[in-house]
Parts: sequence; C-alpha cells; structure tokens
Amino acid sequence: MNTKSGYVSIVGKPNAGKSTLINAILKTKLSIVTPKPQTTRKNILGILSSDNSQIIFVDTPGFIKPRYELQKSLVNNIIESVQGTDLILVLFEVSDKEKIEFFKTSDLFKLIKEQNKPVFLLITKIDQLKDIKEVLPMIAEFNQLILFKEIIPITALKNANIDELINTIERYLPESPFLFDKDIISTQNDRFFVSEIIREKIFFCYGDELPYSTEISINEFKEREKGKWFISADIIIERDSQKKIIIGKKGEKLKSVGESARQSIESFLNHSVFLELFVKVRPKWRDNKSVLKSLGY
Ligand SMILES: Nc1nc2c(ncn2[C@@H]2O[C@H](COP(=O)(O)OP(=O)(O)OP(=O)(O)O)[C@@H](O)[C@H]2O)c(=O)[nH]1
Ligand SMILES: [Mg+2]
Repeated sequence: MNTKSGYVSIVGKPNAGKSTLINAILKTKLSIVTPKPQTTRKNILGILSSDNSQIIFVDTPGFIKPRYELQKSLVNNIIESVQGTDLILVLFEVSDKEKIEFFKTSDLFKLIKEQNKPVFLLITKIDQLKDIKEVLPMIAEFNQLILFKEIIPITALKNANIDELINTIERYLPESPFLFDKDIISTQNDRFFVSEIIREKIFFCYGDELPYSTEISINEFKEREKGKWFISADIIIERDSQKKIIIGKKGEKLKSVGESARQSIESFLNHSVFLELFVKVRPKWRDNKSVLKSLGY
C-alpha cells in the first residue's frame, strides 16, 4: 500500500488560533494557549498518523516584525518551518479587520509566496459569527489573491470542520514512507512540556507585560522509582522590580502559581511531583544572544 507523509506548517499573526488548532487536531494539549498574543515561542510538532498517512503539523510563533533578539528567533522559527514544509496553513481570524489590503503588503504574505508550495487559508474562530454566511465576502476577497489552493472556515475551539481539513490536507501530501514512528505524537521531551506548563501559568497569573519578560528553565528533572519525581525550575525575569511582583506579598503569589503548575504537571506526567521554583534576574535576557542560546533559542 502506498503511504503519504509530509510536514504542514501552521502560521499566522499572533493570537490567530494556531496552537488551539494543533491541539484540536491531535486531541491533546501539546501547545500552550492563552488569550494574550505571542504565547508560542518555539516550533512544536504534532504528528497525526493513520493507517496510510502521517501528517506532521508544526505550530509556530505568531508572525510579527521583530524588535528584539528573542523576536528575531521566533521569526526565524517560522521561516525555518515554512522552508522545510510540504504545505502551509495560514490562519486568519474572522474578526481581523485589516484583511486582504494589509495582508497583501505584509512580510508574511511575501514569505509564504516565495515558498512556491500549496497554501491553504483557514479563516478561524467562526463560532464568533452570528450567521456562518457572514464569512462569504471574506472568502471572495481572499480568493482574488490566487494564492490559496483551499479556503476553509474553521473553529478549533468548537471543533467544526477539523475532520474536513485533515481529509483535504491528506489529498495534498506527497507519497512517502512515514517519517516518524507511528506511535509518537510529538518530538519534544517532558522537560519542554513542563517548562511550557509553568510558562502558561505565568501568562494567566500576571498582568500585561510580565509574561513577555519571563522564561522558564528546568534545572533538574529526576524521575524516581519510588515516591514523587523532583523538578526544579528557574523563572527568569529581566528586572529586580519584577521579582517582587512574581513572588507577591509573603510569597503568596508564587506559591499559588507553583501549586497550580504542579497540579497540571502531575496530570500531564501522570505522576506525583515535587516542584521547586526559583526566581532569577537576567537583565535584558530577551536581547542577549548567549543567554537566548542557553535557553534553546
Ligand atoms: N472563539 C474562539 N476562540 C478561539 C478559537 N481558537 C482559538 N481561540 C482563542 O484565541 C486565543 C488565542 O489562541 P491561541 O491558540 O493561543 O493562538 P495562537 O495563534 O497560537 O497565538 P500565538 O501563540 O500568540 O501566536 C485563545 O484565547 C483561544 O482560546 C476559536 O475557534 N474560537
Ligand atoms: Mg500559539
């Protein structure tokens, strides 16, 4: 039997719903999701295998004009992904008012066009519409670009049109043996997922700017035969003044972040853990190439 296999990049502006989509497709929480833009920082693979096809989805950071070194690395992740992919999914929020005029002049449009690969437009969050017909003018408008092989309205949150999307993608995949073991769904290790769980808690627990100045580094991850596993992580921030905010009055805030992270980590690892969190200041880490490198950027 001939099998099909290939890479599918998920790209779009911050907050377009990329991570929600990869999670819905894989029916697993692989990539963290928050209401804030620029949540995803590293490319995350989600591998969907059936009897005769294997689709390797790649969730990427939201596309922006980079202002500092960390953002340059995020954009490089997107470029790397679209260059090595077989198919590109561009996500566009149905409520995005900038629409086609802006998209036509954007660097993202240029980057996608240069690849000469099949591109689908996914109009996302259509559950926000009162009437599904409201999406039709947007489809007509984007059709004028003659860039998209398919235009599919979806809602990953309500799981509408996801199966149809997967079937359509399969039609475009190259014939190829499977590129990964049929049983694995991602390539990142537990350390990565644990650091992402902690980062997600930070996004939800602190105000506007702080999560953007924060990174997580896992120092120790000890799986023990008996008893709790031991995990020690640093919460890296940029300024001393942020330390107070992270820790909170009498350490209450950090304690509650740690508690909620521990619970999510335990359900992810299916094992009880002891989680230790330290707060470390690394001035301007987002602009420091060697610190970024040590953090995997
Ligand atoms: N109503 C609705 N909300 C959605 C849908 N998909 C995603 N969202 C919400 O949109 C917000 C952003 O979703 P993400 O999946 O984190 O978006 P993203 O494109 O990965 O964002 P970045 O990683 O920052 O680039 C979250 O609050 C999601 O719950 C959808 O289909 N319908
Ligand atoms: Mg994301």
